[in-house]
Order: sequence, then C-alpha cells, then structure tokens
Amino acid sequence: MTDTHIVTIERHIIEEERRRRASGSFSNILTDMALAAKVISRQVNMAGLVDILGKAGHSNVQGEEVQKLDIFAQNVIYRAMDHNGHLCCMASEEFEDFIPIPEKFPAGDYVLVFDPLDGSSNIDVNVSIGTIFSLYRRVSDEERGTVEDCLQPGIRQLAAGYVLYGSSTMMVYTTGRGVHGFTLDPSIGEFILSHPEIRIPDPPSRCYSVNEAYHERWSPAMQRFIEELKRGDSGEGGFSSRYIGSLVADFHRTLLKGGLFMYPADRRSPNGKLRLVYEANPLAWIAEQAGGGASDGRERILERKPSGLHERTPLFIGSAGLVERAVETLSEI
Ligand code: AHM
Ligand code: MG
Repeated sequence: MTDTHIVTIERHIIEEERRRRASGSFSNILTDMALAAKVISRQVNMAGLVDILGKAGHSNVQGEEVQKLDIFAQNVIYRAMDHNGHLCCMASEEFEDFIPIPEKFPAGDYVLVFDPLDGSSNIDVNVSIGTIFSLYRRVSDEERGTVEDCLQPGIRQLAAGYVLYGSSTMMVYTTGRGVHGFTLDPSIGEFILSHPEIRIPDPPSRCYSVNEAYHERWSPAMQRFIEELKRGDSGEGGFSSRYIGSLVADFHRTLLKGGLFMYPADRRSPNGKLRLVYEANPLAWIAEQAGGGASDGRERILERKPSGLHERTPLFIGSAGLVERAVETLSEI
C-alpha cells in the first residue's frame, strides 16, 4: 500500500473553496469547465474517426478559417456555463462581441473569457491543441454584464487555466494559490491530480520556442536576442529550439521544463498574433504563479488594460530570468 491520495479535480476545487471561504459559485464554474473539457476531449479524440474535420465554411472575427471542432468546443463551453446562474457574461475568441447570459437564465457576478480550441489548424494532423480560460468578478452594475467586465487587466483574474488535448488530456489551473495539474483518466472519466504545486524548474531547460520563419521581419534587437541564445553568450551553453505552433502545448512544455516561449512583434504584425484577453492573460498568471514571468517585451502582461476583446499582444513567457533577459535585450537600441 502506498500513502498516495487520489484527488479528483472536483475535490481539489472544493478544498480550495474551503480554504478561501468562497461562496461556491466560483467552484461550480470551475467544475463546469472541467466537465466541458471532458466532453471536448472525447470529441477531439474522435476527430480522426467521425466526420467532424474540415472547414465549417466561414471565418471567425480574426478572418481565420474556423474548423468544426472549434464550433463544437465553443458550444460545449457555452452550454455548460449559460444556465448555472453564476456568470453575467462571457467572451470568446469565436465571437466578435461579448456574450450576455440570456434573459431566460439567472445571472451572477462572474465573467468568463475563453479560447475554446486554440491551435485548431493542428487538428487534422493530430497535434496537441488546447482550451484556455479565465474568470473575473464583474465590475459593472449591468445585470448581464458589459464589455468592460471582459476588459479587466489580468491582475484581476480570480481563476485561470487551460486544457491540453495531448497524448493525455490535462487540465491545469490556478486560483492564485499555486498551479495544479490534473490528468484525465478516460476509463473513469475523472481528472486526477498528477502535478501538484507546479514550479517552473530553476535552472530551466535551455530551450527557446518561437516561429523562426519570421526572423527577417523581427527588429534587430529581437534577431540579436535569438542569436545570443543560440550561441549561449551568457556562459550557459547554446539553447535548443522547440516550436509546436500550438500555444497551449508550447506553453505546457515551457511550464514543466522551463525555457522561453515567444510570439514577438514583427514588421508585418506590430502587435504579434496572440490575444491579450483570453490567451496571454490566463497563461501569464499561471506562469507567474509557477515562479515564472510574462511580458509583452516592455510591460508585464498582467498589468495591461485591454482596450478590445480581441486585442493582440506580443508575448514572452516562461522562466523569469529569460523573460527579463528578453525585455532587457529588446530595450537596447
Ligand atoms: P488560433 O487562435 O487561430 O488557433 O492561432 C493561435 C495559434 C497558437 O496556438 C500558436 O501559438 C500560434 O497560432 C502559431 O502561429 P504561427 O503559425 O504564426 O507560428
Ligand atoms: Mg487562439
């Protein structure tokens, strides 16, 4: 017999609630998110089998191709959340405007922002994809929320997490008391605590993660930074490169092994590609809670006040020392 305890995500969330003396709303939202993640995970695993692949025939608000599984994930999260009485509104990568809770359901005090299925261009080649989410308390008096409720700086997050649909499905979350990871046991349909108190390793793995095809479009300082990492100018030996092109998967590796993930600004995309509200902010908080850092190259991500739901931001995230080094190098002329 071992003395290892089996802790489900639901149990963990309830324990957290007890410690915080929270109302229960918060826990119910996270539990509903875990349920949605299981449903999406099942469908992602079936993606090669059922006729769900292929384009839905229209673009999302970013002008990118929407694939059917994105819509499925959007609907699952929405339907898991619209009627529970805890949220006043939601915002998603898939919708241009914020989404008030419909009149037929009771409204609550919380706001959920999410990217239902990030990295969807990887679906049809069986590469890991993910869901990202974060939770705020509303700031407006409007019963069913306003866009301002969704545009709060990341430091006001109450909970943040992601789900990685990889070789196994994992849900990782924080409520500001460390970062905890759970692995889905599909045979019993439960997320089991597998990675308690995640800390980014220090010293980190010497790995950087960036789409190097954009090298020519980067600023000279950014180009120099990557060259320095490759050469290992700080005496730590040269870095390796790892880039999946799926944010949650690239971030998850960076969280567990250390290193630096970057999606910088470039000549063609002065604000990078990733979205501040529902991609950068949740991951930035998780990184900080695990002892790491996250910056847009100048400012701490969590202190930025978003001006639009789909605002883009450059992102440097991972081991704190490497994020600092990136910021220092980028500030040099
Ligand atoms: P998506 O939100 O349309 O799925 O795109 C976001 C994805 C991220 O998962 C990933 O980090 C990035 O796009 C990769 O972009 P690029 O192909 O420019 O390297
Ligand atoms: Mg996305």
